[in-house]
Amino acid sequence: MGLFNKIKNVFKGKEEVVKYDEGLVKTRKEFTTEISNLSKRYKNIDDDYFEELENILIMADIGVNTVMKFVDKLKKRVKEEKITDSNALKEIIVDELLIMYVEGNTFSSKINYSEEGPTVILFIGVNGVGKTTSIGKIAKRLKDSGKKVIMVAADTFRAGAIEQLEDWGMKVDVPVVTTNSKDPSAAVYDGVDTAIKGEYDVVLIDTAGRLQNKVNLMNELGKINNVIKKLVPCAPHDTLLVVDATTGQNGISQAKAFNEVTDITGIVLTKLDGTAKGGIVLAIKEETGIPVKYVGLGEGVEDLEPFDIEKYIYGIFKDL
Ligand SMILES: Nc1nc2c(ncn2[C@@H]2O[C@H](COP(=O)(O)OP(=O)(O)OP(=O)(O)O)[C@@H](O)[C@H]2O)c(=O)[nH]1
Ligand SMILES: [Mg+2]
Repeated sequence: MGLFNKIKNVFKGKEEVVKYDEGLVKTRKEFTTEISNLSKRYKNIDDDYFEELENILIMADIGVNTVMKFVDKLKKRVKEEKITDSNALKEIIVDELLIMYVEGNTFSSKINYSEEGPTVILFIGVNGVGKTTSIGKIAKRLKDSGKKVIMVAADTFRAGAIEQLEDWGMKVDVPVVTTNSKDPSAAVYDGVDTAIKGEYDVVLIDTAGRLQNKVNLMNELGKINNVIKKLVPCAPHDTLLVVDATTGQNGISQAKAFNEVTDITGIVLTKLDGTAKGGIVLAIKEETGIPVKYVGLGEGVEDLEPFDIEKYIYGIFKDL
């Protein structure tokens, strides 16, 4: 039995995959339909089949380079194992996508919790990608898991940003540190200081999503990082870049650009529910090497999950 069939057996009807199931419905519909149609149209596997498969995978935002590599590997396997039936190949495609993600994958999609003192997590990313919303959802998850959580409103730039985080604070019953200063570093200092004194486990820092040039961004993040390190030397324990899945390859470019100015330790991939191009997770891994740590699967408080490749593959392909 192939890997995908094993995954199907494990997750079928289980509560733990409900969010993935619901959040990936758009991608699933598109992907499953396309691949099933392909198998119907081509009884035998030939060059035209592979060309169409390439297009389907590229349309799902897996990324051109990744798709080329993937299809080459698949062709080799088809030749070696003398596979001729396109129906049998459907499952092998899913198996190989999973293998591609897991292969050589030494990174962890877990949060780097600190042994001592508060774990500091900094959230960055361009305008409107879902930073503040993700922080609210993550705060709820961590609180429900028994952690003492605090949020810091360091978006001193956009009007209403502080109030937005305060609303989340009320919604999920987690305190929010704010500042009157226009300097985000002042909020960060107050927030981390409050977390140490109040013996909090996790500090989630919200930042502004303004688009700026590389030098300004580097200076601002440098300043924020220095302030954090003054109080907690090995922090931030995680710097999570929030990426909007609906922006496709643009999101990959953002990840590359941000990674040049600061050390990104993980990605929060939001709005997967809003796209039929959920293949972007594979492109992120192949093209940036940065682990996806959380995925946003809807607008509700509960619609965010720690990333799990098996649940994700299940959510996309379960109807295949
Ligand atoms: N459908 C869906 N919507 C989401 C998700 N995550 C965030 N959003 C929506 O995206 C919009 C922007 O979210 P914010 O959290 O304000 O984004 P931000 O990055 O903090 O924005 P700025 O602070 O202006 O840079 C809101 O309407 C959210 O409800 C998700 O996973 N799915
Ligand atoms: Mg925000």
